[in-house]
This record gives sequence, structure tokens and C-alpha cells, in this order.
Amino acid sequence: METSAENFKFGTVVLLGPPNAGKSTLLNKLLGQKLAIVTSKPQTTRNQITGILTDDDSQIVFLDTPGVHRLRGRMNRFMLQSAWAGVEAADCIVVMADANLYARKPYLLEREMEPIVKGIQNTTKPVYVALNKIDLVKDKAALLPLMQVLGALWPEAGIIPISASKGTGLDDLLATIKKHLALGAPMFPEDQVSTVPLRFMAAETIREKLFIGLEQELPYSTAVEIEQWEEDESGLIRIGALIWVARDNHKAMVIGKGGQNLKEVGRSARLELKQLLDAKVHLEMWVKVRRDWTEDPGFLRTIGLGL
Ligand SMILES: Nc1nc2c(ncn2[C@@H]2O[C@H](COP(=O)(O)OP(=O)(O)OP(=O)(O)O)[C@@H](O)[C@H]2O)c(=O)[nH]1
Ligand SMILES: [Mg+2]
Repeated sequence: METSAENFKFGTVVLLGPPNAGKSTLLNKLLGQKLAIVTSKPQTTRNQITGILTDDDSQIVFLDTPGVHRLRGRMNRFMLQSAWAGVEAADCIVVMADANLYARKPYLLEREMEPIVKGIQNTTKPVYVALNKIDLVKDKAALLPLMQVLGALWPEAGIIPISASKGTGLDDLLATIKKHLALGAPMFPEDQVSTVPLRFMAAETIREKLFIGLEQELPYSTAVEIEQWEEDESGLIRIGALIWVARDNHKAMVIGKGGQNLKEVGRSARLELKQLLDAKVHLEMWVKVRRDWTEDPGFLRTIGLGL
């Protein structure tokens, strides 16, 4: 009889899809912890984020990626590069689609999928489609036309209805992925869940709170950089973060009247950082202007965007 080590499967799976499809939500649900930030606004994720799922007979490395869109601008191009690099690195591709959105606005389905279809048209890697947010689709018959369109776009792909936030269909999705993974030894220790550094997660936590709190285009031109990180003898972690905005008038908008906005961001970020780091956290933030930073490739790389 073969041992389980001989049957062990290893592979990398990229989560690819339009902004807001639920890629980061799925990553977090699969791993049972928050690795990637999630907001109701599109363009939340800016980097590739790794989640490593290990069980008795397999290790799957999931890559969460920025949403595939048609927006212009340097930062958007850098984000797209990260998404396509994820496809390059992967053994198989899970395309995510928001069933609730397309059930209400069917004309958007092909339009939003087009850059994804184009981007992976020459791939020889297996493609699966995760039709997400089915918990929001009351009339399940509305899923059928969506499955037809998706089936025409990717005739070979299995289409798996899921709810990433509720966890519905994830066993199916995992079983399907596993079936097609190659044999191979694990690349990471079994208790390692991600390759994302804690500092990055801390910066992302602050960015999430900013993203949620800010209106209009402001979230998209805000970045967070951890400048100071010190632990004292009592175990208290002092974090100093710079919040970068792209225009002079954005600074006052981020800070808010009487500092209210920034105070609320600090309060909710600190609460989450305490949990993340399992320590007392002192958080200080400064808002700084760097004009048009979203177009500055050097600066974008400094804050960890691009390849
Ligand atoms: N009801 C419901 N909401 C979901 C589900 N999956 C994701 N959402 C919500 O959809 C929104 C977008 O989720 P994200 O996980 O940030 O989406 P994303 O694809 O990572 O988005 P980008 O990073 O912007 O590309 C959030 O408000 C989530 O809570 C789901 O299965 N059901
Ligand atoms: Mg995301």
C-alpha cells in the first residue's frame, strides 16, 4: 500500500476575477482567518496575497489578486501586473464571478469577463469558475443563464456555485481543485498560513479602515506605509504609520472635522491590530501629501506595489 506522503498533492491556485467578486472573502474563508482586507468597494486588493491550506493529503497555495479591470493609470497597471503574475505562478485558475450582480445586470457579465477571457485564452492550465454570492440570489433559476454564458466562455471549466462569505459550496470547490492537482511534496511547513509579513498586514488593516471611511475617489489615492514598529519590554507594540494622499486637499478630508475621521480609523484599526498581533498596540498615524503618487512608479514600488 502507498503511504499518504507518496499520494500527497501540492499546487498553486490563483483567484482571478473582476473587482468586488469576492476573491479576498474566499481566501479568508478557506483559511479560516483574515489574511486579506475586504470592503464593499471595488479595487480593494492591490497586491498578491498568499493563503496556504494544508490538510492530510494536500497543500494548496491560494493567490488572491487585485481585480481585473479596464481602468487607466500607473497604479492600476501595477495592480493588473500582480493579477497576471498570479496566473503565471499558478497551476490552476479559479475565475470568480458575482452572481448577484449579474443576475440583476446580465449585460455586465460578458463585459466584465472579457479582459479575463482574453488574459487566459492561451492557457493550458485548468480553469474553474466560482459563481459567488449565491446567498444573495433568491431566485436560483436566475443562476442558469449565467452558467450558460460562463459555460460558453470557458467550455472546459467546471462551474461551481458558492457563497464565499457563508462558506456554501467550498467543499465542492476544494474537492474539484484537489482532483486535478499534481502529486508533490508540500513547500511550506504545515502550520504556515501565509507568506504575508505582519507589517504588511498591519498597513492593510489601516488601509481597510480608511477605505471604508472615505468617500468617492479618495480611497483609491490613499496608501499606508508602516514607518515605526517597536516592541517594548512590557510587550506593547508601538506602530507609526504614514497615510499618503495624492493631493493637498485630500489631507484635510482624511483627517476630517476636528480629527474625527482619523480618530475613528485609528480606533477601529487598533482594535483589529490588537487581535492580529495578540498584543497591546499603540498606533500613531500621520497624513502626508505626495502629489500624484499613484502615477509615480518609484513610489509605487516603495509601498510594495508592482513586481
Ligand atoms: N453576500 C455576500 N457577500 C459577499 C460574498 N463574497 C464577498 N462578498 C462581499 O462582496 C464585497 C467584495 O468582497 P471582496 O472579497 O473584497 O472582493 P474582491 O474580489 O477581493 O475585490 P477587489 O479586491 O476589490 O478586487 C464585500 O462587501 C464582501 O463582503 C458572498 O458570498 N456573499
Ligand atoms: Mg480583494
